[in-house]
This record gives sequence, C-alpha cells and structure tokens, in this order.
Amino acid sequence: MQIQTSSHPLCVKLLKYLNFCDRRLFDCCDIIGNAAVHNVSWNFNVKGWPSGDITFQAGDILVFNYDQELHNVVSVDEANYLACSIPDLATVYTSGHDEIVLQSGTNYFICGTMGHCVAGMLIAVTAA
Ligand SMILES: [Cu+2]
Repeated sequence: MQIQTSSHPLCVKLLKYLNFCDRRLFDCCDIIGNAAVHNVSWNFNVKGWPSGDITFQAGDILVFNYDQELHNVVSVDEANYLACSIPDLATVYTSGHDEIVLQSGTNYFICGTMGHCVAGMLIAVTAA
C-alpha cells in the first residue's frame, strides 16, 4: 500500500507526529492531499476577504497567519459572528499560524481580542 498524497505538508506533519500508518491516516491523506490551501493575512484589513473569484470546497484549508501577541482566531456560528461575541465553548486558535479545515456551508471566524471583531476582524467563508 502506498500513500499517493503524502507530500502534502499537513500529511507529512501527521506522519511525523503519529510515526505509524493506519487506514484512517491513509484516508486522511487522500482527503487533505486534494485540498486547496488558502493563506489568510489575519489583521484589521481582512474584512471582505477573499476578494475575487476564489471558490472553496469543504476540506480546503485556511491558514491564518498573524501576530499571536495581538490576535487570535475564534470559530463561531452565524449569530455570534454577527454579534462579535465569543461563546463559552468556542474553539480558539492561538498559534499565529493556524490551519483550519473548512466545513461544508458557511464558516465564520472572528478575532477574539477585545474590540478587534467590531473593528472589522472577521470573515465568513462559504465552502461547497
Ligand atoms: Cu485581532
């Protein structure tokens, strides 16, 4: 059995981390091997991203690049997106280089630093 798509950076990372191969990993590599990677400059200018004709598929990866001293990334639902509020159980990303896999439908992200979302640090990305 061979991993056809193991050269994908996320797959390489997984292989290194797990140090073994199983069926789930092969499946995962098949999925992420076909995914597109979209880099996001996560800062105050991000509102309106992406501009142009980029289309997104479920399984595509957004890479949020930012200064982790200033910002973070919070995955929220539509209501919290519109209200710029962070629910108690929200998933908060803080690495400064977060790789987030898009789900089917609209995916909402806001910055959790006080005042940043209302200042325009939020995006909504719809994946087919
Ligand atoms: Cu911020």
